[in-house]
Amino acid sequence: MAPTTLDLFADDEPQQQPRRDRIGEQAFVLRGFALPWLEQLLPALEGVLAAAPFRQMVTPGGLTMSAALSSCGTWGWTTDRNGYRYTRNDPQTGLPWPDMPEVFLQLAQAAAREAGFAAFVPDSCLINRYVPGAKMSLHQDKDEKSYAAPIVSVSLGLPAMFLFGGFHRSDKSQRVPLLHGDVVVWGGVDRLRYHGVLPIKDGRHSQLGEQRINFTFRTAN
Ligand code: MD3
Ligand code: FE
Repeated sequence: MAPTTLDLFADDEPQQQPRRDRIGEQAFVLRGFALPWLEQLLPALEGVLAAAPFRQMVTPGGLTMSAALSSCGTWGWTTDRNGYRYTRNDPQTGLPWPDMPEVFLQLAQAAAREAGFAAFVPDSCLINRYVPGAKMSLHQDKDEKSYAAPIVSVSLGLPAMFLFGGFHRSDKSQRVPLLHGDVVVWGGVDRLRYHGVLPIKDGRHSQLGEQRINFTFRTAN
């Protein structure tokens, strides 16, 4: 059989190339980018959560966040009545946040590179857990020492409708559906854009169950 004919058959295979959707000048959704990493990612996540279980936190205004949080890496993002900040220790255990697993770091760096951000060195990974009904209101990520580094966000489990706004809370938001395995990278001129997550719809994910888990990699300090 001629090679050209073979090529025609080869084209019948589904293309596994992850798609890159541009949602801002320097903001990209890498569709399915995390899928090949899952086999290593999920056991590493279990290890982190054994040392620093999910817990709900209170905002400075006294409201309990609907998403439950954990962290790993040198710095963990926390909130309580005294404000938002990064801490070296988990306030619940008094111990340092768990180390960032190597596979977390490798995935975050590979995604940043794919979106055009070289040399991303995250020192913090916030892990958010959403059950159906949980949401995150529009906000900016402003607690980091510098805004020079991008942010990498990995979505797992139930789908979410992500809100990608402008530089003022009242600016119109675009809605970006995020699925299991999608990775979003924001940086540069888009780093301080408002964003949020609409309430997660009821459902059950075959691997993750009735939840959405999001990793947010940042350079905090
Ligand atoms: C857009 N978490 O924890 S990161 C957060 O799905 C948070 O749990 C989202 O927002 C979640 O703060 C995903 C999304 C994100 C992070 C930084 C951004 C979006 C951004 C910076 C600029 C623009
Ligand atoms: Fe955020």
